[in-house]
Amino acid sequence: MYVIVIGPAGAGKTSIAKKISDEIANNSILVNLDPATKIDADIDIRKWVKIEELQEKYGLGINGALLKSMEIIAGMNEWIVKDKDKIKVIDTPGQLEIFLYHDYGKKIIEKLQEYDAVTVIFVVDAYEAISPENYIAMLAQNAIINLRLSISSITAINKIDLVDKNNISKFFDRKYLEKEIENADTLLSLAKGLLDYIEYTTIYTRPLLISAKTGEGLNELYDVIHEIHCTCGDLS
Ligand SMILES: Nc1nc2c(ncn2[C@@H]2O[C@H](COP(=O)(O)OP(=O)(O)OP(=O)(O)O)[C@@H](O)[C@H]2O)c(=O)[nH]1
Ligand SMILES: [Mg+2]
Repeated sequence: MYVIVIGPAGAGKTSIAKKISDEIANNSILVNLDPATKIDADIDIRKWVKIEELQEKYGLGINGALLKSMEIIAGMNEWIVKDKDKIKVIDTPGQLEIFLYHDYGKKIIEKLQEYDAVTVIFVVDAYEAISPENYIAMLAQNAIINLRLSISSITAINKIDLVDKNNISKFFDRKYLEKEIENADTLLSLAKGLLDYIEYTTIYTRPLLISAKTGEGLNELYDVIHEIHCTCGDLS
């Protein structure tokens, strides 16, 4: 199976990918698909694509070069590990728009699906999920990723060691969440509509609370990754 870790900058993608590969998954391979970051990976895209070289060759800034790199990566096969017996954990750049606004992410996933099952983990920082509005917006982003990539993604709220877990887990109760947004100064109907949309479009709706630092929740996350491919049903 391929486990692709995506999410906004600094959410903890690299930390999670490393931890899953080093400590959770047996027989795994860590793949670095971020041409801007040097990490100790088994397969490193920087062997073929280096961001600084693209910047120089095409006269691009860092963001333009990252987009260019994804176009190149989506068109090449050299980095793809095809061994079905291995869990291939793939770290990606912190530019979420590659997956939200461009087709490169989808192309990469479709290419990988030719060889093995693919699961996407959408990582967000726990600080970004502690208000009801932000929590709903985060779920909506995950739903959009599901739609854009045509694949179920699991939302993992990382850095849970830095916040009070209960402040987020109470949002798992939809009735509580609706009450909270009624009390908040927010566009109530939009938020409620979003909740319906999220439930309609997302296969795995309940986010997981994890910490790449302490390891909390990572075994459960790994179990869910496998459950998704066993049932593809309602796991909430
Ligand atoms: N306390 C705490 N810090 C974390 C956790 N996960 C990651 N960090 C820290 O958050 C920072 C960013 O972590 P990374 O793993 O590099 O995040 P990333 O999403 O790969 O970042 P980019 O690739 O730059 O987008 C680092 O300083 C990590 O040590 C966590 O679970 N708890
Ligand atoms: Mg990273």
